[in-house]
Amino acid sequence: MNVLLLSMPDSFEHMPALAIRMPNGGLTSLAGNVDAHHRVAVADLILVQQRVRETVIRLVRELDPGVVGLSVMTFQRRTAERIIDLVRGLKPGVKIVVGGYDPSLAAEAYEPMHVDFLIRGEGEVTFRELLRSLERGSGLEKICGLSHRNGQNGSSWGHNPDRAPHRLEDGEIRLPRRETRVLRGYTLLGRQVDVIETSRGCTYDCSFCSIIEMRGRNFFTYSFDRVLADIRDAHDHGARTIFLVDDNIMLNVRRFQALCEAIIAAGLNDIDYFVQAMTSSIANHGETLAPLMKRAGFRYVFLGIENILENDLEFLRASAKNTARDNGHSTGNATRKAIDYLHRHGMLVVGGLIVGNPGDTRESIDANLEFARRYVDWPYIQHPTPYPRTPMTKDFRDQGLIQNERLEEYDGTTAVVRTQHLPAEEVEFLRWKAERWMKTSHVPAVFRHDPWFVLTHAPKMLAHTFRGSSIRSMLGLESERKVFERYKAIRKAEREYV
Ligand code: B12
Ligand code: SF4
Repeated sequence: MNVLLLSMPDSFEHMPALAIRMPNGGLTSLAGNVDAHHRVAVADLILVQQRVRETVIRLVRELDPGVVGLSVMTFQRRTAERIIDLVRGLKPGVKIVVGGYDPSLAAEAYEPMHVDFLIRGEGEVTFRELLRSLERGSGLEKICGLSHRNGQNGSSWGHNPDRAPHRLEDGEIRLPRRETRVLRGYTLLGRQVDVIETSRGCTYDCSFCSIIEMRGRNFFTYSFDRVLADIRDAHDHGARTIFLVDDNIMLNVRRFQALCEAIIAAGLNDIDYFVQAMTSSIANHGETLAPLMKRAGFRYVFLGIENILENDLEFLRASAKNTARDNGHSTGNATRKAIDYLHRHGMLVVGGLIVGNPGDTRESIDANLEFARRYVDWPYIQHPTPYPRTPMTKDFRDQGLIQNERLEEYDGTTAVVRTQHLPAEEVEFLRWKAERWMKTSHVPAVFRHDPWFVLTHAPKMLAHTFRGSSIRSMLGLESERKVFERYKAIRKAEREYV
């Protein structure tokens, strides 16, 4: 069977496609786990953001797929529906399958769409079984994790029982198949980028995170042999930067240290690695961990700081993962200590902060912005966003603070909830105004590493970061509010991908 797998083109403010175009790891993992006789094509539509419609039409005509699968996050739902309608119009009999975070957590939203199947949670085995069942023409009811149409004319939906999370150690999930990608141009600041996984899951329960509803509180790991084979494969396909997409790789620090050692021993430390980390793990183990990470090739560390104020951390349920400890006793917030270790060992900090929580005032937001300005290399400041079924969503709804229900704007940098003291738009204005300037101060660090990229892309990047500005605003003849209004209008137009 011919299978076309698509990831959505929508990107958000901190990942401008101009400089960052990452592959979707889930889709190549699905491709690696279907039976060998299927012909699979993976197309990450982020690579053709300006030509989505033409590309989908071309791929459907060239590949003549029997099955089309879409991977969707919540802010991409509207685009996904448009692509579903496009594909259905091109090939009415094709089977359309959706999967990923949004279909898994808001299955009911997909039932009225022109979709045949929905896969909840991890997809590799469920999708393999679905293709087998389609070939046989029977057996859908037995496939765990699958939702499908039933009833007269397929007018209602049946939701089979959930599939338990894969244990990963047992080799059940085979390596991804990167050769199935049919589009080119993956990049992270000028270097070809790829993604790999070493584990799945997390045992924390931060209120803004979708992971717990997606798979429960658990943590499973791949063997180092598999991880190293995956890195080699990504490298052989041209990657010089690798993003480790694990939900929380730092849950087991000892294992992570051993992984760094394995990367060094395998000679794979000439790659730039990018990883997401908890501040507490780095702060508590930094003395040995930070130099080891540096030797293994880690360059950027995304720190889930979330907020520097204790009240906000409590709301976000993120206090524990941000607490430094000495002999088991809390010694306060871990953030400064973690940043210090990383900087001392020449790594760069992407600072993940969330501002606009229910109790936030202008002062508490400013305190976080000031912190980011002083201590992080690249700000990744977001607003709390009520994604389906997260604990935070319930909190915001109960407090009547959700101000915007347009899901395509649920991209993390559009404020869609108000605080008890400030309207959503004001929260976003404060962050947007401060963050544009913070980003420019990172240019010298990028230049030292990739001068050619900066020379060729700096003007476009600056124009992107400061879109909405005009000569008049630069001369101070126009207010920043006016620029913000124009930026919002540009951003709205950008969201029309199809
Ligand atoms: C790595 C990661 C990123 C990376 C890399 C993204 C990439 N291109 O791979 C970066 C940092 C770029 C990123 C950015 C964003 N991310 Co992100 N990200 C993650 C993370 C940590 C892991 C995702 C991953 O790759 N997992 C490994 C793969 C193998 O698993 P998977 O993608 O889930 O796919 C499996 C199943 O879902 C399913 N499946 C998926 N697609 C399909 C399709 C079909 C047809 C089928 C059958 C099955 C299927 O099968 C796959 C294999 O088992 C998750 C989860 C977390 N703990 O935070 C968040 C997460 C996915 N991100 C999220 C969000 C919101 C974003 C951003 C909008 C903002 C932000 N918070 O940073 C941006 C938008 C990016 C953009 N396009 O501009 C949310 C999504 C919430 C939601 N309800 O939509 C998550 C869940 C985090 C959260 N807040 O809870 N992200
Ligand atoms: S530690 Fe990270 S992955 Fe785990 S629940 Fe919190 S945000 Fe999600």
